[in-house]
Order: sequence, then C-alpha cells, then structure tokens
Amino acid sequence: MGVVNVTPDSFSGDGLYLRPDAAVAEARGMLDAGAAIVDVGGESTRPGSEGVPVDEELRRVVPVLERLRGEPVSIDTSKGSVAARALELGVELVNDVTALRGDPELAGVVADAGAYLCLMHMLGEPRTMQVEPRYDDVVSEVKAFLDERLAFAVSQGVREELVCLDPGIGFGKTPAHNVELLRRLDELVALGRPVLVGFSRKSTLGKLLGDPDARVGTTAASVGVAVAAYERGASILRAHDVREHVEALRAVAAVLA
Ligand code: HH2
Repeated sequence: MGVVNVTPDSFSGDGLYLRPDAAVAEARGMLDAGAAIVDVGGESTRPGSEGVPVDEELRRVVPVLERLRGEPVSIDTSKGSVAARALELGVELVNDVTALRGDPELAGVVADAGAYLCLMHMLGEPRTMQVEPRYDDVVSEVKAFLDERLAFAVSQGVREELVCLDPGIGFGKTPAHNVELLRRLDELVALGRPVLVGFSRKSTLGKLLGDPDARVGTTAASVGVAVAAYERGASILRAHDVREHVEALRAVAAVLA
C-alpha cells in the first residue's frame, strides 16, 4: 500500500498539498513500482495534529481521487461524508485510524457500499496520543481492541471478509510498544483477518538507530521492519518508498516460498 498524503503537515514531510497533479503522479509511480493499492489521505494524523474540517479534507482529496478513477485506491479518513464521496469516485477500501469510533456515520457508509475496511488501533487521539502511553500488555490490549472493533463493524453490516486489522504503529505507543507489537504480530494474525502494518518512516525507526529526537525513520529501516512484519504474517505493508519495499518483499517472498 503506497502512501499519498495530500496534506501540508504530514510527519514524513511528503505532503503534496494543493498539487493534485503531483499527488496523482506520485500515486501512479507507486502503482507502476508494484503497489497493490494507493492510500490517499487529506488529514494528517501525526502526533499533535488537530484534524481538518470536512470541506477542507474534500477539497484536498477529491481532485486526486477524480484523476485516479479506475486505479486501486483507498481513502485514509475517519469521516463518513469524505468516505462516501471517495466511494462514489471508485475507492475500494476505507482506512479508518479511529476504527469506527470517530464518526457514527462511517460504518453505514462502508456497509452500504460493500467496501473493504481497515480498522486501526489508536490509544487516545492524535492531539494527545504520544503523552506517556501506557499498557499492561500492549499486544493483548491491541488484540482485544481489534477483536471488539471487528465485531462492532460486523454488527453494523460490514462483511467480516472485507475487514483488515492494523496495530497502529506510533499511535499512542512508545518505541518499545511498537517493537513488541511487531515481534508478536502472530498474535494479531491469529484473529483471522489480514493484518496491515504501517511502520514506514515512523520516528521509532530513527530512535532505534540511536537518535532520541528523531522525527522520521530512514527508508532502509522502514524496509527492514516491513520484511520482519511480512515474515510474521502481515498481509499489507503501508509504505512511502514503494519500489524499495516491493523489491525487498519480492526477494523475501522467494526465499520463504
Ligand atoms: N499511519 C499513518 C496514517 N494512516 N493508517 C493505517 N491503517 N496505519 C498506519 O500505520 C497509518 C495510517 C501516519 O503516516 P502518514 O500517512 O505518512 O502521516 P500523516 O498522518 O502525518 O499524514
């Protein structure tokens, strides 16, 4: 899954704000490089971010989605009205970092469209999530949360076979929590749904390499953890540097085959 941020403030610094043609070129490049889908987002969820009004989010993503019609696209949104417009424009998957806790309309929108849905774990909300996150056992708690949100989605009419689950790397987690989630990813895979992992460029990677103030991680570190996630059963890797991830994962898949 290639990341296409149509935002002025994404943590990874790749925001393609108000330049739909640049965002579309980026997305097409990712698909050419082997991405199975591109994830278009108009609201940054980086630690400390405040969220954007619906009109602004639509203004950012709609021109991009219009130009990408016919391509495999997901929409990174928590808003029912943004998802509804995106689905009209042919989007296949709704990627909701709130796991249907943000907007009560979203579940119905996804269910009515018969769309794929990603449910992600987040402790708290982006504005505050990195303020001393605490767990007794991060993996068990994330697993219980995802299990409950999956049951909720199904109760709202979303078909279980269309749902994937995501531990939410960096969303209310310390580097130790993020590493533990990846180390024990098999416990989340045991929920029986495809698992998506988004570790690409996240600050934990820079911290693992020795910079306590790191805000982003390198491409090499991102690829390394993507390979580790794949080996532990992840089905979808969300990445900014698609070509490097595809090359690494293809090679690893050949070794593991
Ligand atoms: N991470 C980000 C955004 N959306 N969605 C899922 N399912 N999983 C993730 O790990 C995830 C996500 C944050 O990364 P990015 O989109 O690059 O940054 P920003 O939110 O600042 O635009």
